[in-house]
Amino acid sequence: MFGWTGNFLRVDLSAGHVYVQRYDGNLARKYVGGRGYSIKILWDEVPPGANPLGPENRLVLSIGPLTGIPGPSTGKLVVAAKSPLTYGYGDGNVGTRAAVMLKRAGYDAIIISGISKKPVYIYIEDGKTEILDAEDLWGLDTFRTEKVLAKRHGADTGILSIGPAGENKVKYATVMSQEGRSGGRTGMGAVMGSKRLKAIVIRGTREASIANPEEYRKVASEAYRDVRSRPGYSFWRRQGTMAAIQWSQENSVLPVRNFSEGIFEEAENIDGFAMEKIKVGQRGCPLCNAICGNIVGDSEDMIAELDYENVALLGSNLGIGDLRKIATLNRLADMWGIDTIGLGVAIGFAMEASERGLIKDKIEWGDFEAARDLAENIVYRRSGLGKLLGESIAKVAETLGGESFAMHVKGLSITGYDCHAAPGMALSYAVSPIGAHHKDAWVISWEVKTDRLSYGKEKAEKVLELQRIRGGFFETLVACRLPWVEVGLDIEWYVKLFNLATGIKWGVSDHLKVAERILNHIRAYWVREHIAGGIGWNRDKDLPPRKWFEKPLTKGPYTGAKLDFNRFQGLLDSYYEIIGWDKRGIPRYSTLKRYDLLDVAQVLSKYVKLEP
Ligand code: PTT
Ligand code: SF4
Repeated sequence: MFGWTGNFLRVDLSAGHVYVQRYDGNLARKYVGGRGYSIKILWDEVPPGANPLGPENRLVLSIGPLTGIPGPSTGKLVVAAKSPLTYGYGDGNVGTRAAVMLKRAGYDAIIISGISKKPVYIYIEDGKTEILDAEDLWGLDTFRTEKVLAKRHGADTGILSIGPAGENKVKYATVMSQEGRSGGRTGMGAVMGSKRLKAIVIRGTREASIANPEEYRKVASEAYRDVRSRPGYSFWRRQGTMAAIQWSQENSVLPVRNFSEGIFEEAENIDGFAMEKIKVGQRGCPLCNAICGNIVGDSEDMIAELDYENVALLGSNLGIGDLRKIATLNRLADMWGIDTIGLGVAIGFAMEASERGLIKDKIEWGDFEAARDLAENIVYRRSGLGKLLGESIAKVAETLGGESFAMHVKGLSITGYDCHAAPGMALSYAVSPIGAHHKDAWVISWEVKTDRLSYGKEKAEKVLELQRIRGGFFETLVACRLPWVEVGLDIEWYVKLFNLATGIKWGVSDHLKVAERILNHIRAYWVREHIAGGIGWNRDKDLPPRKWFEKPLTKGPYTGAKLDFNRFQGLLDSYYEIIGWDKRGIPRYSTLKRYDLLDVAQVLSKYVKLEP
């Protein structure tokens, strides 16, 4: 095999066993890597209905054929497991030296099962893997953990770790790397914590094997040059994803006060230009020449890395308009290893619950100190409210009431786009393969330029088109999608690089077919897990939060706008029809057959009758 290593590293933490499994080219061609390998492994190996925080769950860290080989932004890794937030498929994507090192160490994935009796970390050095004691690291934040491990094993190693949020099994704890790369907002840090696995340290020194190395290097350097020559490149380097604050404000989609409005009165204080005034540096993922991490000084005289989502959810969504204070919350979240989006939605919910008198705690909009204290209570699961808010926001609302303002889909918190006046984006959240996330279909950037308030079929088509490219193509290669999305790099570069790396001759359509196979397999997984786990399955799971249907916007050009329930159902029907699912949102037998998933159909039909 070229491009791929053909090896999975398996670690059983209960037994303390490690072994290498060879796999064949058929699996590689069918699932490619990253998210593809993750769903296949979870489907085959995690018993239906298993407890996500139990020993049977698998934590899968996987890369793809392009990862780790120099080419635009190929330093990314997918971290996946059955999600403790949603009880469905969960993954996240993290830019990290660990991705590059994994390829160089000779593995396409690490598959971790079991639960260790005591805290441990995994140390991989090429062909040698050890499970080492981590008693001294348990309790440390992710920055400190990485410093200690880098000192012990070398600053050139790739390190992934969890902080106190993961150790305390906060359901939206993430896996962190390099003081500012975070992955797995579906609770992958909690899964790692449940296994008492504090960190993974990887050193790899081998050259990746490439089918046509000379031509690959030539095309990769042309692609790098193309990234730099794009018109949007220098502005992207200046602001990165932070440019989206101004854009969202202008389009009335910036989340404000728990997604009640799309316009924030202090947006100018927290946008990309405000960020440029306090920017002190920049950093990013390995192998990237469009690095976008903005480093700023925070209100506690430390430095923090800002991204759009972090500022939208911990800033405008909480009514906080001071960028340095937002940066402090962002930095603490990184140190603790907790998702900024989940945290912003949890605190926003608490602020609204407090305003409505649903809880006794007084937490007002814009109160940074109260937000900071509550965040700490959540991470350490201290007080009653803090402890509860460490669960999914769906569970919180079930316990306290407040379903009408719990901002999630299937238990995963909504990311940074208000959808009162954006039905297409609401659909994207509703049918995302991991619960509410924009990563698969950031359709809003297209939607605001079209007939924005329409519920036409073209919106469902666009969502699927984007899901295939963003959620399939980039999540299997595995590479960062931002040079394509933000700088306009043509995806043909990646197709060429894939062919040169693997020796396979595929066009875009071959990749899109794999992408659709994966989308269907993931949906089958959700249905199986929810039925086997006794939660049940129905199409209401694919609905955006009630607030967007019930409470209209009161500010800006879209004042009075809210989603229409019946028309949204029509849009959902269109999506189901296009992708080949029935009215319950379950893949049809013929659809699974079309994507060579008859084995999946066979298993799924034990849980639910499949329509032809
Ligand atoms: C992603 C989600 C996002 S999406 C952001 S900001 W974004 C938040 N970042 C967090 C953070 O930071 N710290 C923290 N404690 N929690 C955070 N939660 C949020 O997590 C990230 C970039 C970004 S910045 C985006 S859009 C792109 N995402 C990609 C993706 O998903 N796939 C892919 N092939 N390429 C991508 N490129 C971009 O990567 P999740 P990163 Mg991320 C500090 O984790 O679970 O996927 O959720 O990985 O290395 O930090 O890069 O405006
Ligand atoms: Fe990482 Fe940004 Fe580069 Fe993507 S564009 S690889 S997120 S630094």
